[in-house]
Amino acid sequence: MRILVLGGDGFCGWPTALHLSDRGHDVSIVDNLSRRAIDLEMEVDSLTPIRPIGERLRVWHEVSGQRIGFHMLDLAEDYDLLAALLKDFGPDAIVHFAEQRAAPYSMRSPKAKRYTIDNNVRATHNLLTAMVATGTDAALVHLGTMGVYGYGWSGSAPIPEGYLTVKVPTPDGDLAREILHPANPGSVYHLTKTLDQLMFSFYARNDDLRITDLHQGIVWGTQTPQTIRDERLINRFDYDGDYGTVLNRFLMQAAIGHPLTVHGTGGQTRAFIHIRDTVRCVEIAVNNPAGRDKPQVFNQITETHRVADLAELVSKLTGADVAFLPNPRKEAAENELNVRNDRFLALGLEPTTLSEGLLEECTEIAGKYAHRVDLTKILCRSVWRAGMETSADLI
Ligand code: NAD
Ligand code: USQ
Repeated sequence: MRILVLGGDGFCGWPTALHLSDRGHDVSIVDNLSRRAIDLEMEVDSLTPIRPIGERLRVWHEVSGQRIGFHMLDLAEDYDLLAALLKDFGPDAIVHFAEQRAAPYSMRSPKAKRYTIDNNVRATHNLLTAMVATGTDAALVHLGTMGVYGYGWSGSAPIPEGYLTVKVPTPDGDLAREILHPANPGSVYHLTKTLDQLMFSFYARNDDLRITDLHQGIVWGTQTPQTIRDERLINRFDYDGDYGTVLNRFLMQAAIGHPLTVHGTGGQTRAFIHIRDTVRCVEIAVNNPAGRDKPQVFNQITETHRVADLAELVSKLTGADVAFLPNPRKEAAENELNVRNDRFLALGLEPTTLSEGLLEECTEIAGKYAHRVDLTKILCRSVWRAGMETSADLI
């Protein structure tokens, strides 16, 4: 297949592009390198020494014999270039990772809130419009988030894959109707993903686009069988207070002897998936396109954990101390999470679960590159509302 990977220089996009290329697909990456620009803006860098995109692609050709194309293009700004690329490349599938993806970054300032909405909503809408305008009948696979459901459904039935059947009262009795699961975003970033969902519903119904929305949990881990083939192919590892996600942050913190930064009581339960499973899930989704009537939704998660339990596990493994810090986010202090993920399991996903071996692999990566950590970037500074206390106030 000819596959465009939008956002293919990022943490999930880079290993996915390599995985699909390794499977023999003709892959081309689209990216405006905005994630690298945000690192410069924040004066922080990936813990792992990621190489420039041109070098990454040259090395991949050296080690695999495969070529991956690259188009430097801003999906939110460069509509005409995007439309021309769709016509020229003629993709069979498009994988869309290209959005601003950090919840804390999206809440840090009015500028960051506006950028996140403008970038994400316009990127997705430009893509959908360009597909229709150019007659591109590719299967679209979008990386969405578990956070569209929110974390306020404690005690309810398991969260279904995208849709709920509800009873609608009518004068002739109750009618069963399928609706998108109610959205309950917890940040401006998560809000953009709920807006994406509505755009997908509209464009599937109006223009017969085939769209799969993957409601992915928090990705952890770093390497895949492809990125490990040469150090110059290494994947990004975000550890800072805005972009670092919880489990990778704990592993990095343990490696440098920093207390594990639990927000609040750590009673927040979240869904997780290893980066190796992310790339497999995307391949499965590409191979099983949606129909034309409505977007199909897969919950892309393999397990759920409480934040405090993760901290305890990492602490037991490494001897790290655990610090319970003021929570800079407006989120439930405790929540249950019961999620269905039957669709990927039925299509053959064999989940990589959080086991000590894998944690050790990550701790080793964190240990190897510990000298690259900027200690001033570890604590979270972005708060959900003005006046909230941040853990950074404590140092
Ligand atoms: P990332 O920031 O590492 O990668 C996103 C890539 O998209 C970057 O390379 C960036 O430069 C590019 N990009 C952003 N806006 C663009 C634009 N307007 N035009 C062109 N390129 C643009 O993020 P990631 O962790 O790889 O996440 C990828 C996707 O997966 C996101 O949509 C995110 O919401 C989703 N997701 C990520 C996680 C996670 O834990 N990392 C979990 C669930 C869902
Ligand atoms: N947390 C801590 N300590 C930390 C960092 C985070 O306790 O040092 C807590 C947060 O308060 C939150 C939970 O851990 O309760 C998860 O935070 P996170 O930063 O790991 O994840 P989140 O902000 O939800 O965002 C990440 C990705 C995002 C993706 C989302 C999937 O950045 O792109 O959409 O995970 S999900 O969480 O399922 O919505």
